[in-house]
Amino acid sequence: PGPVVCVGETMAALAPDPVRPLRNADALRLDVAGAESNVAMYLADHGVPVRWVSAVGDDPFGHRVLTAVGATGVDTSGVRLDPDRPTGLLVKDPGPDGTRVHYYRRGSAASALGPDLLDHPSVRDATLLHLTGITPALSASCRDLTVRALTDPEFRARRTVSFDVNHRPALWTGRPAAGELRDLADRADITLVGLDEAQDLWGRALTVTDVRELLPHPRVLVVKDGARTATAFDGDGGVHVVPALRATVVEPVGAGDAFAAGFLAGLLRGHDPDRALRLGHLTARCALAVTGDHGPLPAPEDLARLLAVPDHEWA
Ligand code: KDG
Repeated sequence: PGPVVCVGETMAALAPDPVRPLRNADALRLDVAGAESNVAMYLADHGVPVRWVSAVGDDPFGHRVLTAVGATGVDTSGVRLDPDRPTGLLVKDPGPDGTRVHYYRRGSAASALGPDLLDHPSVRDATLLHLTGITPALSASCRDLTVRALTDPEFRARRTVSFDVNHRPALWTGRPAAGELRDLADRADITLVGLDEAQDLWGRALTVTDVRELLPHPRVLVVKDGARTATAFDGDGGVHVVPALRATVVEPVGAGDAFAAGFLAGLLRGHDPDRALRLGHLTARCALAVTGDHGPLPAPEDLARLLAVPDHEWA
């Protein structure tokens, strides 16, 4: 089988170091940030053959992104270096109420990706294509790319498509996200969404079960309820609920991507949904424990031990 292919924008990321509000910062740390390449990196950590396909500027940030993602074992041969458009940039502003993110990504290299990318050899051999709801918010051509991946019958016939809703309100200014993200999320084979994000988008009072009613079509729907539970609804009417692990939270960014990678790695290994959810939780905990998006996985023997503990001892 071909690799998993993750498509989406990855940016250079700047964050005050030490952590403090941006306006008082003297020094910024340079990192990389991108939901889909985060998923790719964690899949590579789990030993899954994976390629990240995108575009970056042919500039120092773009080369930095390529080196950082490639160093984790992700195949970056399908990333185009764009001589005319810059690499996107994200700047973090930590404050008392959490971290605000400022984007400098309009007109970036990745924003020029479009539906023709799906005809590229680096995408054609995918067994599973992973997308997020960030991409349709980037530009009209990126939206067309996402829509085609989820609707073109010829493309869909030969591969599974997974979609993490990843609602980023700052990218949807002047355009309603709710209808579009619901439509896209309901078309994927495997969809992941946070309960809080579902409530932001589709109604404050939604329960986990209501989300399945809103998104009835995915063969597998995962609804993550933060530090409490993750629930997988399968195509046979099965409902699998796994409590989250206790975790020390240094910084939450990247945890959703890590969860998606752990869950997908579990499914690809043939795990049942409960075990795949556990692998999701375990992988998310690695992202929670670090300031960047990508923290190291436990040793394989520790992972195997944690996956095997009985449910009542798990949380
Ligand atoms: O999921 C983490 C991402 O939000 C972060 O790495 C940046 O991809 C990003 C985005 O567009 O917000």
